[in-house]
Amino acid sequence: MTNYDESQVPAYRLPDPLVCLDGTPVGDAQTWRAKRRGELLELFTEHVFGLTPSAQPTVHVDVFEEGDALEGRAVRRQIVLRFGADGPQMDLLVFLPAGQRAPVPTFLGLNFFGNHSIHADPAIRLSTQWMRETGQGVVDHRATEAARGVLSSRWALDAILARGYGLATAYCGDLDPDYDDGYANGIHPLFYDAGQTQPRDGEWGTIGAWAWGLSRALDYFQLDEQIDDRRVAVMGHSRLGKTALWAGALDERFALVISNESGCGGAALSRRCYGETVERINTSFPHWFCNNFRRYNGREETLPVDQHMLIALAAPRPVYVASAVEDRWSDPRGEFLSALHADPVYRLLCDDGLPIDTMPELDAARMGRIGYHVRSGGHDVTDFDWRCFLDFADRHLQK
Ligand code: GTR
Repeated sequence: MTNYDESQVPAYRLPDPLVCLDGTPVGDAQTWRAKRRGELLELFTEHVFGLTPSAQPTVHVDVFEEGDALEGRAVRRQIVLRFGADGPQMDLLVFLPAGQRAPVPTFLGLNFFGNHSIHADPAIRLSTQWMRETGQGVVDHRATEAARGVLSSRWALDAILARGYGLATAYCGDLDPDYDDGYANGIHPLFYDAGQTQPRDGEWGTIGAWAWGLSRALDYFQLDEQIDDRRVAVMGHSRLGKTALWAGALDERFALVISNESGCGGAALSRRCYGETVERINTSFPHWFCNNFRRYNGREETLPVDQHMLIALAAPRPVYVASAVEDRWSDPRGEFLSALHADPVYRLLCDDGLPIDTMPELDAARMGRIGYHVRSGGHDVTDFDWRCFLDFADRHLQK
């Protein structure tokens, strides 16, 4: 039974991000950097998301399409990244503001239903990959022409470009299709040792694979002179928000991190057991996390971490947590509390964190080095969300 009753939230004690495993308090940035940050990264690796392989396959980069887009307001570029000799490939779609004189800061986020779903632009290559049938215009798990632009409301492309940012996106299913197949498809097999057929219990699942792909997109940005790879904001919604947080933790080249309604395993505190729980998510989506995470089914209080520490792994880089009040499944209050309990780490490292200590009123963004809002409405990404992300990026990336 799902708990939506605040009075039924169990009493809990959060692990302290500023106390090392051996009990040493973290009183300065040096101890955080040299000791504590690595401990937390290892704990999330071992117990939650699993180990991302350090070996890299060869990545073949092919810019297969370029052109003017959106009546001349943008430049569109499509790139395919091929992993390994005959491994999977990821289509990266990039829109940049037209007429730019210097490399632009860029938002990067994975999408749920293919690049063609984020805008009706007919030049966007239609995905041929497997996808969930919950997507509009998806027939027999494949996209049809009718799927073009079906999720464009989630990507405020005009606003992003008008404010001088680029937008880059790729389909998460290019990296690993979102169903439990024992990791036979997607990029996992590329990294198996001889004879290995599945990740080990502490090795990466699907979210780990998705996060890995975000870093490969960033590798490409380093080659693209029109994108400022030192000003990339990694953004994601829901399962892809969990992914954005994990990518931001693993790869400190991401300059800014945005979680939109990422909920359980993302920004929401697991110990609150409000809305989606660890057991529930591991049951519905056994492929997202590493197998070790299942040890905490119904035993959230024994987790060596909680999700405020995932937010803290972004520090001192700016991080934004966005909630929606009707999206109780992802526990807006638990997301706010994660941001709040990451604040001490930010204060230590850069003397700026979340400027509030109680949840703000609806539809009012609050921004320091940590930003937060809870908007009206349900599980989605809206123009309001993007306005806040853009304001936050202006504040931190345009200096
Ligand atoms: C739900 C899942 C959530 C969230 C969401 C989404 O089914 O329980 O954790 O990830 O999907 O990604 O939209």
